Amino acid sequence: MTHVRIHRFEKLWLGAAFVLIVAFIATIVYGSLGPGVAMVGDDGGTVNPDNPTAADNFRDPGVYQADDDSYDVYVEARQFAFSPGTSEPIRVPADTNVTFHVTSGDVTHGFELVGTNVNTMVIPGQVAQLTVNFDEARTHHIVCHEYCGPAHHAMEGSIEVVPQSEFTPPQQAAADQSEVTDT
Ligand SMILES: [Cu+2]
Repeated sequence: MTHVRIHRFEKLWLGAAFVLIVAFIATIVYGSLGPGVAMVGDDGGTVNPDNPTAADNFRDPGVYQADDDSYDVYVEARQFAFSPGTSEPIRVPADTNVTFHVTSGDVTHGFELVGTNVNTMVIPGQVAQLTVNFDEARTHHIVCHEYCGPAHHAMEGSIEVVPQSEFTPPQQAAADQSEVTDT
């Protein structure tokens, strides 16, 4: 039986590489169990990018109440604005389940609420869907983080998370009205 001698420095590098591998795995485990980092799935479905609202899984952009403590927010991204979000802030109540449905009417955009783990690519024809519970009443900045054209750097918006007591439910009437004008 031959005795294999490993040089001290080689042992050191082997050890360092092993520690790094364990550390990388630990960050992934921590990310998914701690801050809840997860991939955005494809459960949002697909739409026709030229007319997203024609599909059953995408409504006119805006905030809709689903039940007592859940809301749906439909956002359409276009060069270079979020609708709603840019010309008027998105308003949602704190401590409720807010499901974002985000799609693009032109090119690939990004949708990120700065300082939170709400972050997704916005692909034309694809509805990105993610549910968030805002535990704090505050304003979050929305940025587009995928280069989408010459004014990409100016593509931003905001979302106002307000205490439930100060929240006025969105006028579901806006949706009903558009149904009336359609006829
Ligand atoms: Cu953009």
